Amino acid sequence: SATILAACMFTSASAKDLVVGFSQIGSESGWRAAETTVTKQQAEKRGIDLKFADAQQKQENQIKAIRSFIAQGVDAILLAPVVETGWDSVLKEAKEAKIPVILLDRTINAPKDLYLTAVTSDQIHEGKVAGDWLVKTVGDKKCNIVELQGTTGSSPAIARKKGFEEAIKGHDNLKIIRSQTGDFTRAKGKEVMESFLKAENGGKDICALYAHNDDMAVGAIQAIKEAGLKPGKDILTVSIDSVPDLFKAMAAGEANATVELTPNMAGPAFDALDAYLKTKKEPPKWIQTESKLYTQADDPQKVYEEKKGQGY
Ligand code: GZL
Repeated sequence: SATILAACMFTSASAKDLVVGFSQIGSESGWRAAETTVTKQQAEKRGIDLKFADAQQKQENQIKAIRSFIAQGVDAILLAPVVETGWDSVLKEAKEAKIPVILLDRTINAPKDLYLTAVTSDQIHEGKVAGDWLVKTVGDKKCNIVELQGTTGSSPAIARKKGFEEAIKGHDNLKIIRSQTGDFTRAKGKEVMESFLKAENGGKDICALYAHNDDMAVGAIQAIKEAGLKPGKDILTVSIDSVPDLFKAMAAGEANATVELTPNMAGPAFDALDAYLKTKKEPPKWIQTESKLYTQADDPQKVYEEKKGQGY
């Protein structure tokens, strides 16, 4: 009947008309590239017109992108905030324009009324899971740890450091002897690990590497091999994301543990946005994604193949 036809047209039309701006940090890691792929797939699936902006890891480019989305009059904005601070004024402009903002994969230090919700993992917990694994693995053995931190000032770098330190507190045989940012990239992770190895007797005094993401761990593994040591044996590795190349290293015995982070933050984000636009009822301020530990006992070759279908 005409009523049903009109209803169908309205539903499809409203889904078609949804225009969402996405201010993405960049593609510094395999995980982030997968997040971008999955976000575009999720938008496509929902008939959302996604306006994508890559900030090349610069906050000023993200702020510019958000202002451009506001000028375009988008219906909503997705923001993966490169660092925690400096967002208040541009998010106030979005609020004044009545454009809801949803944070993806990182949090910010700003009044909570400036964003609709944040879809992230529990990043302190991720660091704790990594630290707990190392505590259990080394037992009472003396273990000097080197740490590759994520991007300075980003919520994952701050939180993952905090969680890991909580886990090793009280186990005096475990000590972080060097800690520096590798900016979440393979290249920088390799470069900083090379400096750690040189500074620590060619790496003989290093028992373990804790990297805030797998890409820095993969870079560091290369550096460890080039220093003539066996990653995964001479130097244990634990990191976060669970990207396919980490499982490739694990299958070769060159990496030991990783904490999984789903690249699908956009699915829950679009669901929350859809519900909010329909009901005007605010979602919870935090939509948490799961964290799962993988080790060499979890058939890494099989997980590698499975990961290939998840946006990687
Ligand atoms: C964490 C996310 C981090 C990933 C890195 O939620 O922000 O940023 O762990 C990426 O791979 O660079």
